[in-house]
Amino acid sequence: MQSLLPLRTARFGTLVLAALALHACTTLPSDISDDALIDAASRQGPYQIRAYTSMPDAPEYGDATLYYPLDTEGLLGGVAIAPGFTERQRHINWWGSRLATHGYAVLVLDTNDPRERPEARAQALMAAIGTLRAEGERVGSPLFGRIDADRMAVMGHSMGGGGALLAANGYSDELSAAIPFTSWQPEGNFSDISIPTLVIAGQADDIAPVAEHAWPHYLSIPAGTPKAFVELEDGDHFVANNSASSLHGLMGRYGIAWLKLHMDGDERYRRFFTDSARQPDAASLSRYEFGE
Ligand code: 9J3
Repeated sequence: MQSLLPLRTARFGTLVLAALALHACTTLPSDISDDALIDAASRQGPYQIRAYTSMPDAPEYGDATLYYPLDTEGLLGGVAIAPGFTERQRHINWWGSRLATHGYAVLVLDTNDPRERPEARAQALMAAIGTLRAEGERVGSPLFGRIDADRMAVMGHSMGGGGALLAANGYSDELSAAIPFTSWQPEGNFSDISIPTLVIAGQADDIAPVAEHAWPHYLSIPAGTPKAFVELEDGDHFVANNSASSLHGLMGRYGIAWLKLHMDGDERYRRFFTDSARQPDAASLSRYEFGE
């Protein structure tokens, strides 16, 4: 049986917000304008969501929360998200509820040891992908029969972003997309990545400086792999974390658009990675690259 989380204030706020979202309009018109698509991807999506923690344990990670939408049509893609060094779910789990309202099943994990290295975080993420797939097969899971095992993405902050890149590098054949944010992995070389990868960075990150981390990470992804680099002007190491709530609209939009385009094949979102769609962000971004 599904067991709902005890509703702490923060999460209750999230669920109420999702419940207030328009659920009469769960699909966007095919000829939607730039402005309307930007607006829709900059906020909570159309689906009401729930979250649960009662899935089977995996030895590769600690506690975890699975966020999912109600009343969707078709199968759900899955997303696994890892926090950074010393962090826990609460530092990054806004992505869980945000992406779920847009139609994804999202597992946000705690690492076994909050100090473990990106290599262990990559294994945690791949185990979480296994859990997402298994939840689609587990009788009694809220996701029974609802998961598309062939649409899976990895994300993570800092060392968790390094883990997402390592997972993408080692297991591109099992994944559809990767979104590291302010990734940390010294000498990171991800030349085996063949899945679309969005690298989110902060220009003024002094914990994982862009010149040593996110930018060479991005450059190491081979030409021919769809990739994008979004660097927030004056942004710090936490530009895509819970604490940066004023940036959730912008960051969430890029993340949602990347998954919609590359995991779901929704070509309407490609415009977010072209000049016209970048205009609303032009003043906020110190560097932007897109290649494929
Ligand atoms: O995950 C992170 O935030 C990386 C921070 C860091 O500099 O770790 C150094 C041991």
